[in-house]
Amino acid sequence: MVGVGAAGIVLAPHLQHGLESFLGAAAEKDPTGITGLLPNGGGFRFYNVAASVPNKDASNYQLKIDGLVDRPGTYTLDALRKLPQTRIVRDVQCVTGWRVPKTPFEGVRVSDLLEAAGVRPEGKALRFTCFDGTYSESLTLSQARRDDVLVALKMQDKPISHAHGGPVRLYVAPMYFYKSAKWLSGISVTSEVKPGYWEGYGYDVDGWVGRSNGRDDTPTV
Ligand SMILES: Nc1nc2c(c(=O)[nH]1)N[C@H]1C(S)=C(S)[C@@H](COP(=O)(O)O)O[C@H]1N2
Ligand SMILES: [Mo]
Repeated sequence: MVGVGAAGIVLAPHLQHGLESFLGAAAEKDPTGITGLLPNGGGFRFYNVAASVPNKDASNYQLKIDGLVDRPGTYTLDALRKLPQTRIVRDVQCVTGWRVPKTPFEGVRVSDLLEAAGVRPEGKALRFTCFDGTYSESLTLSQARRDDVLVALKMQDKPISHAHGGPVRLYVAPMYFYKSAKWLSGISVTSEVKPGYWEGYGYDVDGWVGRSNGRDDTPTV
């Protein structure tokens, strides 16, 4: 473990992302510190680039929608639950190689939220921010308007756990899982794509499974 820790300090974050996957449970980051060692991860690895992440629930969760929109607004968890829900079952694919077959996600279509907010003509992209204070993601407006891009409230037919980015995470079904930002707190409509956290370390902004990052994984769609 000393060797792993020392390597972790000197490696760039994108190499750590791969290293965690390669080394398995011992190097996984997990807020509880034990989940990665238990046989209940269902094939998932828990990723978190922030030092710590606050717990949020229906009493204090908020999703802010702003930027180049006519009607900026804030959704509570209850408000999101009252909107039409879409359930999608696809494989999850991480760019470091692991894949979890047929994982249900359920939530509100990003396109519905955009419609409610009224995107202005100069709006061309979305920037997603997270209440871990560190992670971010991006999509073009046309990517975000796909019907398999969700503000997800459920994963595996249960409320999304804290470790998996609950109570609300982004779910971008056709792209590598780094696009699915956990602990989602903000959607801002912007005039151009601003690359997200991992994209700053070399991952492709257009993260289509099997058609990006030099990988040939079977598409999840
Ligand atoms: N806020 C936040 N979202 C994130 C990440 C992260 O570190 N922080 N990691 C990404 C990566 S690389 C992957 S593979 C998935 C992992 O999701 P999981 O921890 O639920 O398995 O979340 C993505 N979203
Ligand atoms: Mo990942």
